[in-house]
Amino acid sequence: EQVGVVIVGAGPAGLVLGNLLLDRGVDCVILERRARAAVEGRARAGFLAAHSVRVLTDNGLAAGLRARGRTHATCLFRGDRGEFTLDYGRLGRGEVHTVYPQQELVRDLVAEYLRRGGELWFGQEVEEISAGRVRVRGGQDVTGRYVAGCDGHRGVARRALIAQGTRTSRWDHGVSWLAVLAEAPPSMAAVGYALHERGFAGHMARTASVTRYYLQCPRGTDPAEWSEDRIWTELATRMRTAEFGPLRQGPVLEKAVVDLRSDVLESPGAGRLWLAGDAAGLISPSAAKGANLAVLQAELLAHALTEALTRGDETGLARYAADALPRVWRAHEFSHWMSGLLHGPADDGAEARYGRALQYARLESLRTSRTHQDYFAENYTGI
Ligand code: RFL
Repeated sequence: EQVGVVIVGAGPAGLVLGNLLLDRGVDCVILERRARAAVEGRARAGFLAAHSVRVLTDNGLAAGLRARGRTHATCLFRGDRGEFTLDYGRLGRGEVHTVYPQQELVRDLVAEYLRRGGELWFGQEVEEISAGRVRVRGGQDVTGRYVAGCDGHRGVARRALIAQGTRTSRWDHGVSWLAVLAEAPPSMAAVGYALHERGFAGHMARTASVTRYYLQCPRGTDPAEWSEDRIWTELATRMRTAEFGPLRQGPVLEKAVVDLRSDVLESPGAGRLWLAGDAAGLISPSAAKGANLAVLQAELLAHALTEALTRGDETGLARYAADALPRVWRAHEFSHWMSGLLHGPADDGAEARYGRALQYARLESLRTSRTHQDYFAENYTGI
């Protein structure tokens, strides 16, 4: 028996796609390697762009984020020449972010998908995908007219496509972030970016009692090297608390090291296999675009697969790369610029001094130029 679409992976990409397909009357099944509790408990992103909120709202998937999400319209920059706040909700296109933890969004998407009568199998690890056939470890093969690879950056879908000859474009930003989730109320109104000669530090308000922090660290850092004490001391230094006031501390719930890398598949699908989300490309977290690109691609792919399955019309699929990639690349360009703004060189030679001076020139431009601020706002919130 063949289903319309076999979706591999129940992250934001797979779950948005599954919900949209069910809504359009396309039969699908989602296969997810991990257990439901693990998928619903994985804290990652939190920043939803206006476009993502629109897609979720238009498809009846936004009840939770409307009820519990918070709106962010400002961000703050701090450095050795003081701090300033950008009121980006009043700049550019006037768009804001909705802050809603990814695991809560995933929980909502799972519940809604099941409520719509969708099939979703947890604990099913896909080992291989070929020509519409999906092989599950220790289980039965599942065959789809199409397979949607939404299994993240280390998944099998991406490997299968690369094996077919799809090339990637890649960039390594050369730095890593210690990503910390603390059970502590936010210490700033929203997001704070601190530039410091010891490295970048970031503050992202999540909920009334949970805050995410980032600390730039060398590639290869073991999170175990970072005790709670060391984390709070380093955050205090880089966020210049002596000058701007203390951070509200609390127990560290999670710490992980994320390497800042980006890559984009030249063509996110072919034949019967189509990719969305991190499977189709990874974006460094410097501008919080990853989950938003996942939603965008799931939306585009849902339309294209629906046309293909209900009308036998594959022009949408043929156009998928051309529709998605320009927007994906705009996000990468901005993320890349953000990365250059946030990360100074680590050493102290002439080139490092040059690099740091450029960093401050970028910041100064953003502080003083209304034109630059509008451009920033448009890209910061846009997809
Ligand atoms: P996901 O979320 O990785 O989901 C993929 C799913 O596929 C499953 N899977 C398999 N299932 C079956 N068989 C296999 N062989 C499988 N292999 C994998 C996995 O178990 C998983 O459930 O990918 P998706 O859906 O493409 O979504 C992408 C986003 O999760 C990701 O881009 C963001 O989390 C990135 N990101 C952020 N994005 C934002 O837009 N805003 C943010 O503020 C933000 N912060 C972040 C982030 C990512 C982070 N980490 C940990 C990389 C902060 C962090 C710390």
